[in-house]
Amino acid sequence: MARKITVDPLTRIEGHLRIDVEVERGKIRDAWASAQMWRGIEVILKGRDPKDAWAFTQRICGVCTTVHAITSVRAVENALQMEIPLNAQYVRNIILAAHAMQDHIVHFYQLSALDWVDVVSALKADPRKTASLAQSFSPWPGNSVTRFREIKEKIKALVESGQLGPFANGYWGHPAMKLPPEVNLLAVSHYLEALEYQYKADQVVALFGGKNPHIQTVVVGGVALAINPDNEATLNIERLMWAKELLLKLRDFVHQVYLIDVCAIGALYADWLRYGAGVTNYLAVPDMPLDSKGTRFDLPGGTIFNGDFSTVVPIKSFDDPYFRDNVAECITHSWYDGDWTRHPWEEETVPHYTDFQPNGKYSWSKAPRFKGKPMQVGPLAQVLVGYALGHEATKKWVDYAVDKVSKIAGTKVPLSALHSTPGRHLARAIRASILADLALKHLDLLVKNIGQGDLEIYTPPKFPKGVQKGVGFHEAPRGTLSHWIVIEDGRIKNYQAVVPSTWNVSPRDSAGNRGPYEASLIDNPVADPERPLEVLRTVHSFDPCIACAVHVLNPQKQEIVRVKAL
Ligand code: NFE
Ligand code: MG
Repeated sequence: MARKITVDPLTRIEGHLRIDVEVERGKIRDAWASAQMWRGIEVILKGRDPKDAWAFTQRICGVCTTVHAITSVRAVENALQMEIPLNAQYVRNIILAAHAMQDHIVHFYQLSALDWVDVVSALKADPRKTASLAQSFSPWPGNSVTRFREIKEKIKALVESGQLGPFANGYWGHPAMKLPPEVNLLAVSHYLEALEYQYKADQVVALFGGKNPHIQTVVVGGVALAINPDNEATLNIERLMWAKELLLKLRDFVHQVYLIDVCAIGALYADWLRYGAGVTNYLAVPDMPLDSKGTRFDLPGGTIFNGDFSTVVPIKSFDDPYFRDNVAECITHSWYDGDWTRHPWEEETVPHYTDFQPNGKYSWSKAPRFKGKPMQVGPLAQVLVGYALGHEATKKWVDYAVDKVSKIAGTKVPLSALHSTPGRHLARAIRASILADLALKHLDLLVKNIGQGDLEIYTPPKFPKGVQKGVGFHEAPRGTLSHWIVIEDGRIKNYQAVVPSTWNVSPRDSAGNRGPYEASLIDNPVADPERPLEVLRTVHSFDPCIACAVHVLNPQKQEIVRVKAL
């Protein structure tokens, strides 16, 4: 008999997510993903100045803190058919690459590693054996016997104090935890080191973005970051060199620690490579533009259907009709008024809450579709599309990672293993490895361009009378993000954000097709229904952000909670 499990709230994510699964004979038979809050930012934007939209949309999220700002200005620039100065492209590219690395590192270590790593088991590890194992994987200087001894003592002190701090409430000793104690100790050590390195990435974001989180230097038409190599108050040589130093350290951490740990954990959980594929239609957009128009990019984008590389179609520019014409959102199962599937420019956002109805409306998330199909977005989509298109850097890092996994697993792991729960983590680490190189490349491009005497940062936008429509897109840490704007007489008439986590948390559509989280849970094992660790593993592998997905406002505007700040 099927047993229904509701996980609500699902934690170590951003926002409020409820997952319902039906389990029969230790396997998931059906699943529902429900976004549990609504924010209404799209509604707030109506009638405002398009030049201000980025400042509002950036507040959609406190995790992907740069992405809605960048995407918003791109949408307005697209509507006005603007070109922006090269320096502005490079500055935005460095910000987005640094932010993505920060986000990917934190996601793996702080938000999901503890689904696979048993902290308490690390107490049984031999620091000497841990060091020799770690050194066989990677030349990282932090992998020393002294360091592992210290970390073991730290965990021991935590456990003995009875106050596990960030390690409280884990599923320690769960039958699905399979790593040897030495790998658990190694992972805890890197968990703590990751905190220092993600901070370096944040410093880079702040150097170019003015502050972090929530950058202040994007504007429609470029960046508000004056460049003068000899002025102390502007972006100057000293700051550029500081950024380089930080990015070099970050690159080594990503290549020698993050990527290697994900390969090792993927290899040691090789049985999981058969779970979690779900929707194998993939969508990614190109990013890191190399010209002022957005026609050449360093990151590839496109689509793949049914996991078949031969179906790959590239998305080539900010203006590509293949992307612009094929996105729609469906609200059959979403808490909005009506039952329609519409192109974002034609949408409206009118809330209509019914409570959770598994066969009716059950989520605040809309169901985005591409050519009518559910699509998985995220680093896995970008890596697979890049591989299928023959993108050089993607090929290099995918081949390296798959080879590393195969060596550690002691068996040849095929590329198709990437369509899986661990595959999403692996793709994220591969993407971070590509970005680690690209961030440095774009910093060099910026320095060279400034060296040639180009100090341009801004082209003023001009809003003509009448209606203009635009789309801005960005490959955010969680995948394809697009903002759709309709401008009338210089004011916002309609604004829709179609967000990566909306694609992935999507409920069923009018044809009954499940969204990617839902589909990926089918057939996953569940060893202990009271402690559904396996559900967390698969859902966390997408890096959910429900704040983004349903862009805190109760529809009845009731007071939800009163807080006294002391
Ligand atoms: Ni709030 Fe976000 C990213 C966006 S959501 S984290 O990345 O857009 O998917
Ligand atoms: Mg939206």
